[in-house]
Amino acid sequence: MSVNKKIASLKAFEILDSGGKPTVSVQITLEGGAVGCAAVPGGASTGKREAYERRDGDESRYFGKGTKGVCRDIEEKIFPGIRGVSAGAQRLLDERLIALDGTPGKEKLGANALLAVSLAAARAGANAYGLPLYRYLGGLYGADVRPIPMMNILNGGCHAGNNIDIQEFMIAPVGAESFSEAVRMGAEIYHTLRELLLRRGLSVSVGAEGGFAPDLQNDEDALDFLTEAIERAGYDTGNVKIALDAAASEWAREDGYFLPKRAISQSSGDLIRKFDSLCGAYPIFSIEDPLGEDDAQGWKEITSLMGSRVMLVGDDLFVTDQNLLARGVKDGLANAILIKPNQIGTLTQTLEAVRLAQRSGYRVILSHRSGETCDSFISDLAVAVGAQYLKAGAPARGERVAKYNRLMMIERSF
Ligand code: 2PG
Ligand code: MG
Repeated sequence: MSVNKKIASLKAFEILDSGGKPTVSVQITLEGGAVGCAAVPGGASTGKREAYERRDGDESRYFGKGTKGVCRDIEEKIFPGIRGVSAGAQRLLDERLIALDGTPGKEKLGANALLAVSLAAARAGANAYGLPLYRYLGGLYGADVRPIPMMNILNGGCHAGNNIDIQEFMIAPVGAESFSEAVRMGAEIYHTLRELLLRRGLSVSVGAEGGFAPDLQNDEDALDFLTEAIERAGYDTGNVKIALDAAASEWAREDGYFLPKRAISQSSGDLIRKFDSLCGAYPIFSIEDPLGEDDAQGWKEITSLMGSRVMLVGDDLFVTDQNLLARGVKDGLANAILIKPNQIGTLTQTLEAVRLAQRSGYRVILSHRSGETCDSFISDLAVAVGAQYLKAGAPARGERVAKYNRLMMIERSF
């Protein structure tokens, strides 16, 4: 393949995500002929400080959520500003994208538009060099670490129509010898959980991320099911641990928290005590967003109380923004960060957040969104940056397994 990496042409497409909502995909061709394609995902429980996800707002199409106009602007407003830029100069390209938008939150062109271009250019660059994406992004430095999958096998919150307020109950096969083994263990536990639910006469329909979404008594009931599924599948809670994503920003109110499905009000202190006691009773090694994005005091308290024992992951708290992370590090909030490229809108800014996390001793989890496509960019990125974990939903449904399958293929190529 020729090494001419200048951006020659670009096409943007309105496509559907896994929830049936429109999203954006971009294909870039370089002067030397290399092509790169990328599609961006979208979230349901979005943090309020995430970069702006632009939609057309034309109520006659997709209830205003169409992206046709967004795609037209990618072709007519973004492309002229980046034509001729080398896809190998990712930082320069991303700076150009940020400047074209010109707003701090990417309100003008949209983070979804910018990210689709940024990621498609990276893929085209990798193809121009004839390198697998993970190797192009990571080189030799760090790019042979395989993350541990965090698989969301029981869904609640705004990802499911059941009566559970915690958004995600995940399993992490921390004792697996390889990524493929971790996938096998996770899938076996997933199927065992299905059997257990069926046997109890409970629903095995699934939520947004492919995990089961039964109505249950309470959170302890869900954790009992997970623990039993782990054991019945032949594992133990030493080699397979549990992780939660409370997505507590969804519960935040002026004066505390309100868990809508159970209709219970909680204070920040109530939630901290609840999570502390759940961690004492179950093999929970990680809790994401146990408190809301504005509850800095609560985050500080939970981090000093539990941070030495439990991974406390900032998702809505940091929204992949290195400035918010820097403040969190200074104030002692959380000890891990969830990395979602579409929260910030360019690859370069995503890498900056990862780098700051690593320098600060925070663990890094690459993550999908609830509305996904079959693009597996985050799998390559997780390997490239040496992330400890990859969270990509259940080991089921095409858009989820695309991420796990890609990592199994990468693993074989080492
Ligand atoms: C989360 C994500 C992904 P959403 O909260 O971590 O699981 O959900 O994409 O809906 O924000
Ligand atoms: Mg989350």
